[in-house]
Amino acid sequence: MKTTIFILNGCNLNLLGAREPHIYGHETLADVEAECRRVAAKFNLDVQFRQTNAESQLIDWIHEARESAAGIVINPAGWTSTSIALLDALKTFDGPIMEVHISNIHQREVFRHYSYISLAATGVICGCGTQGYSLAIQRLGYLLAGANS
Ligand code: CA2
Repeated sequence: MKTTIFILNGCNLNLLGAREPHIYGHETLADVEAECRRVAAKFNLDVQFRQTNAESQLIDWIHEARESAAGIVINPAGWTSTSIALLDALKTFDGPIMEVHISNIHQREVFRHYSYISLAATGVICGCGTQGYSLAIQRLGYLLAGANS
């Protein structure tokens, strides 16, 4: 039984907390990682928390998740509305996938409204700030407990 979840972050999210706090808040990605680990531990889930600015790296991590992860939380960032390649990779993953956006993408520019990733996502959380990651982990915890019972 797999007990690891991958929490994958796309391009520019390494800048979290450093710019545009009115949109993304003041927490850094390291803060988010710490909170993710705290919440995941409640569900006895191990965490691989990663961020990249390279689309191919993100795709390689999704392929890795196929072998070793029970579920995925992903904030695809700017690739949300552009990447069929990311969608294709996620569609090869058998477990639950939670798509997270810190901001409410539907309240922002029209080009952010469409998500290729949602076609592969089990669930989507947006506009809940960085708390969205914790909510997504809770949902994975619930779904994986059901799958394993
Ligand atoms: O709301 C989200 O989480 C987004 O996925 C963030 C992406 C954006 O392209 C999506 O439409 C919505 C942008 C991530 C960039 O992150 C930054 C963080 C702080 C400062 C600048 C960029």
